[in-house]
Amino acid sequence: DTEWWRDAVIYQVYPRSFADGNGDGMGDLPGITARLDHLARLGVDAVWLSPFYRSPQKDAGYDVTDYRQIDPLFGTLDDFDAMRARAHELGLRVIVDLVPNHSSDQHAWFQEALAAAPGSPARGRYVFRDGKDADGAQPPNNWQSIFGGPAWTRLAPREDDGPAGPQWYLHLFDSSQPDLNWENPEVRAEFEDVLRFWLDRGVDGFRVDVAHGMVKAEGLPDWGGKVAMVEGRDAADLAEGTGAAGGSNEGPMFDQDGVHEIYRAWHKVLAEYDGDRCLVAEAWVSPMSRLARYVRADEMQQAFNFAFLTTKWDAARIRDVVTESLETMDTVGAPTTWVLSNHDVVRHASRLGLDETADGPMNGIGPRDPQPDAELGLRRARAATLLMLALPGSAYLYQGEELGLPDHTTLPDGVRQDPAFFRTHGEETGRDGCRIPLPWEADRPGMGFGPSERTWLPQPDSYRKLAADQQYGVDGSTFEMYRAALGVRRAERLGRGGLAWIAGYADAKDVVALRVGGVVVLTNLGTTPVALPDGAEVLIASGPLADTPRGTGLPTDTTVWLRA
Ligand code: GLO
Repeated sequence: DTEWWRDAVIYQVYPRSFADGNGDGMGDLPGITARLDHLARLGVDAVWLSPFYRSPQKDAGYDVTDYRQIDPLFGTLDDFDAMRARAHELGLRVIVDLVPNHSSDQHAWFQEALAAAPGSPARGRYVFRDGKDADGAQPPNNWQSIFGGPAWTRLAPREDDGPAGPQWYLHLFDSSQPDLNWENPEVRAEFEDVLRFWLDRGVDGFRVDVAHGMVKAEGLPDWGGKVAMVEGRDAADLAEGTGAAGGSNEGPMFDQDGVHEIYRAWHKVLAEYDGDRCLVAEAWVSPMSRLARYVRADEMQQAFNFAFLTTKWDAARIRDVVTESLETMDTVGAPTTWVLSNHDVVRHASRLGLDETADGPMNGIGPRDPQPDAELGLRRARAATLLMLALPGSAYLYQGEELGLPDHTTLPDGVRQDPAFFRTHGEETGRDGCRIPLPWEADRPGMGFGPSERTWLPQPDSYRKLAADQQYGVDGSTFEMYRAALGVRRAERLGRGGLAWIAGYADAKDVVALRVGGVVVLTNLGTTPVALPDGAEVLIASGPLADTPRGTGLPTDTTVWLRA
């Protein structure tokens, strides 16, 4: 299949929390290899692994010290090769995570820069500047870190400091994650080499972290806006109708024109290899037309469409978001992608269980959140998923959503590890709640996460009944719903189909009704059941159907796939 990524269902593995092979409580590559059968059984096309590179783990591996080595926590290069080989044997493509906006402060380059003099080539690989006033005591500009606090850290004083005293370095994230200087040709060359290193090892693509970052506006001008990846809680943003929040990416640190030159160069590197390799942009930009620029024909193949993360549970909103997503990506001939959960946001089984009148969609990097209604959340999550899996384009699944896992919303502060929690002094809970080790076997210690009872974050009791072994082969389980949907999706080639809206279905404005290929999809977001069309054959439903005076009905918060 050419351009396999156009309709691929891609499963995100978060290596720390997928499966533990050695009993240290931290997931690893051998653990992943041993559980790849789960993905094959589920029926996905590819796996994307969050970073497993050598790292001090200040940001769970998004702080890399060596882009060509595996962190000992996760195993060795041999373990990687074994994982890659097993995945390919099972027909699963492998996408790895590339983190080019910043390295770890433990990276050899940054250590060299610290030891070198201001103005030296070693400092030129990062963004070092003198402070603002005569004595340099003020940061070079007013940028804030996405994880909270200032985006600049000052070095310790040294003998050869100029009159402005010690320099400052830029870090859009944690102070342990210095931003690389993408104006520097050496930085560009190094990353092209890193791409080749992993392409040679047989990877099928790269997910590019903070792909809208890297290049900064010339002169690093002050900026008054709030720096955030995504703001889901602002009613104004929702009303505006864009996926990512207004204000998150209009600043001088994101979405600069110059970044596209980098992707054109990378596109050419990938084209040297056979087998349809791909680049996926993680770019929190809006409006969506800005996102489309990352997937022009000579740039990346895909970009995450985060619109569903901030879409209210409302039929009209969902129709708008789907239409806008498809139309916008169509303008550049790129596939649309769909995402309901990932390692940065509150899982949709929790997000959708919030009071529907609230502004709703939660970002993991957000203020402390109200407790969701678990039952409502799971019902809506299943309905949302079944809708998503029918849509044309490529869909991303985050590990555990196929089990219906909620966030751990009552994690004790003492166990938290996300830098977003520490940098806001606990004002924001951070993203640990969606990163809990997976439950595989209900009756084993650690719910079968690994050979010991250890798990790097505690699992909530509610995970036990959701363990994979409680769902395999069980009619109506969330896992079996996903598996059945992926089977039909593949057989009917829904990902390559065209979408047609069914206008005014049953006169219910609260029903999302559409047709993709030979399948009719209905999602009821209203408060009363609606009758299904006479004689319709039900292929899959996200929950039990209802009896109505007019025959079988689709209950509230339920999606059905029909042959009609
Ligand atoms: C968010 C990433 C994330 C990292 C951040 C810094 O965009 O997926 O988890 O913390 O990008 O690398």
